[in-house]
Amino acid sequence: MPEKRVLRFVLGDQLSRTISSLGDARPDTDVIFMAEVMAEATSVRHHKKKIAFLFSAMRHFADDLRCEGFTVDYLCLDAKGNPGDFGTALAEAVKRHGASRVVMTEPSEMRVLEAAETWREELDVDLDILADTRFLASHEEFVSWATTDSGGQPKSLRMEYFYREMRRRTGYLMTDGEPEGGQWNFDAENRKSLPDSITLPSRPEFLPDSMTRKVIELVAERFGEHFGDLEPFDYPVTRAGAVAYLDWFVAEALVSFGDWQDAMKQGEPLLFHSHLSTLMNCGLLDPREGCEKAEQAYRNGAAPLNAVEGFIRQIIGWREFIRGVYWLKMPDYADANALEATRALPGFFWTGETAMNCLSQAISETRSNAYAHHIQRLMVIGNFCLIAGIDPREVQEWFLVVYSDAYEWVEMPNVVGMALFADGGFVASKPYAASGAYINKMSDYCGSCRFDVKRKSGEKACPFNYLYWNFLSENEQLLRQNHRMGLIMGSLDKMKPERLDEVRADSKRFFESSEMRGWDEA
Ligand code: FAD
Ligand code: DLZ
Ligand code: SF4
Repeated sequence: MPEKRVLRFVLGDQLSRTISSLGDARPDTDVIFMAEVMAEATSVRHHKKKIAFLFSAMRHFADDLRCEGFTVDYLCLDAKGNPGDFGTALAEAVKRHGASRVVMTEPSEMRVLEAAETWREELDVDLDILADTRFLASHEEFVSWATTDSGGQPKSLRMEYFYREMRRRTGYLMTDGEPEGGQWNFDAENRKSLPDSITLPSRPEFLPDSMTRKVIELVAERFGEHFGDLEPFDYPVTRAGAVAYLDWFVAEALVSFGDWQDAMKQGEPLLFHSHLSTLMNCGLLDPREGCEKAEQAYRNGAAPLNAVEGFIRQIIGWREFIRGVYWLKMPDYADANALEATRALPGFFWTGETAMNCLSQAISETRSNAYAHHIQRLMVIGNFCLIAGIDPREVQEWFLVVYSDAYEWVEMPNVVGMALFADGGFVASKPYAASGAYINKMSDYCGSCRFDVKRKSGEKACPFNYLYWNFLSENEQLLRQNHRMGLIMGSLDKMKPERLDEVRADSKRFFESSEMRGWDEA
């Protein structure tokens, strides 16, 4: 009897040697299959740098597996006869190798999981879909946490409670069952504004090798029309590079990660942020190893508690919570629009050309780097979309296109729930809406802006100032039901009618300005 041949299908965001689909892989009999397919790169027209990063990381991962002795069938995008979609490519690979079984780890996005269910029916062989154990909480564990009531009290689905549960379960920063430092959360110590002069750590650069150069040429040729700059390209694309980058972060930047987590600075896209999401989301790094190395730095006295707790919270708290919400709420979540926002995304989101300096900075940096840090995404870009009433579907599409770490499972709840309050308050307990004063406090953007952040009305006034009040007034019915909005809605009530008229007139003028034209009209 010939040996049974198992085909192990590894997707582009599953580049982990510890992925469940490779758990019991045998070099002597099994074939690992990976495919670059046009459908994945064009159904969403991803940033050029994201495609280059992922294809290069996939090719390097395949090489690493070959070095271990595995047979890898790797379908390049420009290979003759590449059918262009996962389903057909997989069916052809099954035939080519005479496979008797296919094993894969569950796709991270519902769209691909649903497609995989159809492959199961169409293939002549069994398809096993295994859980993705890279996440610390399984789907069942999250659902159980979210739906079990606590002592008869209705459960509060706040990230903070989930996070505490995860701390207890992982034991990270726990001593004798208690949180290190006597409190769970040092968020209040993570909101300092940057002093004028600050020395930023210089980041290691990962210059493209010949494999990456080839991919860059391919992307330039096939996806030249997509958003974003392809070069300079300096992402790590191998497991070794990713580990070296994590080690650099823990040694050099983590120490200040806590203090200035919410700060923004003209021309400085990264500050002390880790830029690890791209590496974690595609599998080159495991979230646990980031947390463990960070905790080690704290235990060795190399990084303070507020930095390490903040970093671990983002990963075992926010990242896991967001993923849980995605699977709990899909498929309806994609269409959530609690505030009934319908405005088109302005054209400047694709060019960065706007007189609003904060948006121009955040979008231009996104175009260059396929990266913006959390506060730029939430309090500049997201905040603008929220208070300007941009259609959540358009905002989701933009966020999925432009960031190298964007996959629907993490992008969607961040956009729908956190930034736009489009789920009516499931992820965020109140809308993250802010006027220009917040941006002025947390950045130096306003000093170089054509608008005046101190002015409340008129052509020179910062648009965030009147759009903020316009947003509260347009959505007052829904927002009044939120007890956390009580104070601010009280201020709206005290606003003189003439002032409210001014807010509405300024907002109307702004919405009708050339600045706000959609891309098609611009
Ligand atoms: P750091 O600030 O160094 O944080 C460390 C790590 O914590 C990150 O690498 C990330 O893995 C994790 N993390 C922190 N916050 C979140 C969060 N809210 N959700 C999930 N993980 C988190 N993150 C993505 O990975 N992909 C996305 O597509 C994405 N879209 C977003 C859209 C909006 C509107 C907002 C507000 C946030 C979005 N985020 C997304 C979350 C967060 O902004 C990024 O994870 C972070 O900016 C990545 O940069 P970093 O690695 O330097 O993060
Ligand atoms: C994002 C992306 C792109 C652009 N291209 C590919 C590809 O050609 N092959 C592949 O396996 N994965 C790609 N990906 C990542 C997938 O979109 C991602 O793995 C799924 O969406 C997860 O459900
Ligand atoms: Fe942004 Fe307003 Fe500041 Fe200009 S003045 S940078 S628009 S917050």
